[in-house]
Amino acid sequence: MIESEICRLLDIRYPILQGGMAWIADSHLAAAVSEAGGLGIISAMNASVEYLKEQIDTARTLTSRPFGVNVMLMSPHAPAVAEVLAEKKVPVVTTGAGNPSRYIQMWKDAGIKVIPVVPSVATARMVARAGADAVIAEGGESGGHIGEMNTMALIPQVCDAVDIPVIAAGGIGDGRGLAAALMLGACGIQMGTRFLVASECGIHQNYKNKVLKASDIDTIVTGRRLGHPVRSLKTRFTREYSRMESDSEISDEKLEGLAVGALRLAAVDGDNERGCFIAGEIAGLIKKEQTSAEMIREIMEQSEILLRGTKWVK
Ligand code: TUI
Repeated sequence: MIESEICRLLDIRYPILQGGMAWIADSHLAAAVSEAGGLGIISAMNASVEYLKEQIDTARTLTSRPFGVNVMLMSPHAPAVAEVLAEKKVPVVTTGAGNPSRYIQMWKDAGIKVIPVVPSVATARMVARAGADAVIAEGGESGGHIGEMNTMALIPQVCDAVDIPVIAAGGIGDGRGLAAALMLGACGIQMGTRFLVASECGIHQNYKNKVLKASDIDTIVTGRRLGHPVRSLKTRFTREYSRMESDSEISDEKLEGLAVGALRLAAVDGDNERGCFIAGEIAGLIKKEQTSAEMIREIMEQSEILLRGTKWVK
């Protein structure tokens, strides 16, 4: 049994959070992960508050365990979404792609545990000062919008910089990753990519097949030119996008236009031509579809064996 402060803080059995992935992490996936003893997280993504309210209500019918909602702060709906989360008193809020400081007090007043995703020590310090209960420190191995740092160097530096619990994310997909994260000073992990192929994850089968077939070098980072680097699987579309980014003849407007709707095209339509299939560098490790409960059980068993005795010290 791994004893972790994050389990006590969030009232969960295992120190495993499921990333709040846009167009992917809905109430069904989140409820399955929470029922399995982790923390399931619904993505509020770019959607309206009506969608979010319906997702929260559905999650509450599917599980009595705690769950979270991720707010993508670049969404034009973020201010309205923030209010709804306080009204609905969801157990946990995570945030991404921006500074959540202005909302933290409102959420805490509603009894919500607030856990921002941070890409650097400076952002971790900032949200800790603003009252965050914990942080998710996410390295650039992860899928989606990423910062500059990688997990191995980021986690111990964030752990030393703040006195709230640190959860590691980016490049973690099995019990070895969980054990390593704990060794670096984290008290739990967040995983996105592995949960893409969970049975309860409702994305298009083309998306799951791409993850299952991926090798270690099959992701690419695009979007740096527009200031929003995003890691996703290499496809004809993302390679071509990358080439266009380094072509000065091509305007920023043209690049922005190509990216619009690409996440939805991948997750909902499985569109091999125009979709952006977000996944992290750990995709190459993921070879089988399982239920969320099977994944969590396997990860816990593997990490407990590793942490019980190492071969390095006699
Ligand atoms: O947010 C993510 N991953 C995402 S968001 C997303 S949707 C999107 N689509 C196109 C462009 C951008 C986003 C897809 N994947 N992960 C969490 C994360 N947060 N990564 C990096 C950050 C972050 C960055 C800056 C958090 C805070 C931050 O603060 C800046 C500041 O104000 O100090």
